[in-house]
Amino acid sequence: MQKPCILFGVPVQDGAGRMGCDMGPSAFRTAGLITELSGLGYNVEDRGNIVPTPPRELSHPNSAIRALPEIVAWTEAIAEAAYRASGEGIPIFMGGDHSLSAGSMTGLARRAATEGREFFVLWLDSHPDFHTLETTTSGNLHGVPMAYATGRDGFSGYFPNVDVPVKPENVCMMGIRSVDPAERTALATTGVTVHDMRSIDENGVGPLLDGFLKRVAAVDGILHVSLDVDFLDPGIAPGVGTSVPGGATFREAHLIMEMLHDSGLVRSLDLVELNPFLDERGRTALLMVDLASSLMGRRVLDRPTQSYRHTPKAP
Ligand code: HAR
Ligand code: MN
Ligand code: MN
Ligand code: MN
Repeated sequence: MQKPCILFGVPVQDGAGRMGCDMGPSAFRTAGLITELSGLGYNVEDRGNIVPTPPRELSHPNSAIRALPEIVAWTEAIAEAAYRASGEGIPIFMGGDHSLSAGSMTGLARRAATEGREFFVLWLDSHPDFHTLETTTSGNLHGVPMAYATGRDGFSGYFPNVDVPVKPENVCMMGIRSVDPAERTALATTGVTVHDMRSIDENGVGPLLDGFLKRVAAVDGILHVSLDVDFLDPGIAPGVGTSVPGGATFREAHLIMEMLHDSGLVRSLDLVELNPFLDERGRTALLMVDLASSLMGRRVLDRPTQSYRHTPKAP
């Protein structure tokens, strides 16, 4: 029996610099995500929207930081939902800004540890979101989830403790083209794989992703995919508050999704940063749904594909 798809709306917008991501979950539902996944043969359970725990008073010496109590409250609730749902099926988080991944990644990492499996993250974004609470200058907490989930310093006492940090060497970022100085310094020393747009232009998304998927498969790992709308070129995906020119094309993004499906390795998915207020007649929402269905198995033709499934070594 195929695992059910468990959908959560995560209408968090306080992590972003502009309002509107709270409408993301409605736009994903309106754009037909549930129908698409059902059409692929999945049993789809829409569990409605996650509700954050009541926020506590919290303040941080970095006075630029915005909405710390709210984002902490969201992170607690999302991490718990991610941990639980991943024991039953494939959770899909319909954001909401990218701060939601602080919760999804830590919840999923805990699930992987419970199962004794190695946990990997594919991060599709123009930004690494690798600021700590000390280094963020915008104060927008959608810029910190990867630093938090990988266990970098300075989050404890504010965010929930990370019982199981994501190993930086198990993170692969693709599409990166907007990096702040403090993020650049940190990325240089932490072992995260970063395929920036130049690397994509020089090598192509196929070979780059292939290398990563082989690493995941080699240790029978489980893979979480975090797809930020601004990974895509603004020409095809205008519905986002932080668009950066020179992003992934329609074809590159689809190839990634189809390879991910063929790999059989994906266990959970974030769809983040969709801002319906900035979208043009729903086209970004529809494209994100299109990509999610490719990741979940829609294909043009049946074809023999490279299998990444783990084959244990003979003794
Ligand atoms: N690095 C910038 C900052 O910290 C921009 C972060 C934008 N992040 C997202 N998600 N939109 O990737 O403010
Ligand atoms: Mn992001
Ligand atoms: Mn981004
Ligand atoms: Mn398509």
